[in-house]
Order: sequence, then C-alpha cells, then structure tokens
Amino acid sequence: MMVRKLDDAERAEALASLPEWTHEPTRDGITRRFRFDDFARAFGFMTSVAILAEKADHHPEWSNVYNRVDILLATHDADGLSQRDIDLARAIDALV
Ligand code: HBI
Repeated sequence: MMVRKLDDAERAEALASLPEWTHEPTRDGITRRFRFDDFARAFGFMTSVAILAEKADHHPEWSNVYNRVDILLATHDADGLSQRDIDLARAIDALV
C-alpha cells in the first residue's frame, strides 16, 4: 500500500499531540528515549513494541543500552514521517 509523507501542517499537528516525541529532521522521523528500572523491564517493553509493530506492519528503528530504549519512527516507503508513524507512536506511548 502506498503511504504518503505528512505535509508540514500535518506534521506540526501530529507532533503537538505527541509531546514526548521529537522531530528528527535528518530522517523526517520522530524519536523518543525510554528509561526503565532495569534491563529486564526495558526488554519486556521492546517485546511489547515488537508485537505492536507486527500487528501494524510498521517497524521501529531502535537501540537498547541496559535500561534505555531509543526509538526512531519513520516510514521507509514514504521516505519520511507518515500517519503510520504517528499511530505507532501513540500505541507505544500507551504501553508506558
Ligand atoms: N516499517 N518503518 C517502516 N516503514 C515502512 O515503510 C515499512 C515498515 N514495515 C513494513 C513495511 N513497510 C511493509 O509494508 C513493506 O516493506 C512492504
């Protein structure tokens, strides 16, 4: 399914609704850093996100260092930020 990049107005509106996320202009994606009490909780969170990603057929670019998980959401097919990223960010935020 062809998915399109959000325009400037759509992106601004979406970012306003996701205050924990930051626009990453070099990728036209959004990023958020999550911190947990320990590695096991961080990895459990990643497992929950992986299940969401599979259901959405939309996948994060992420890294994990001990209790920290950094997530970037951008849409490869749109070469930037799409509604799929916004929807997945909302679903991820609901986990924490
Ligand atoms: N995840 N972030 C991201 N961007 C995509 O374009 C994307 C994806 N996961 C799966 C996916 N596209 C598939 O729909 C296509 O690879 C067919």
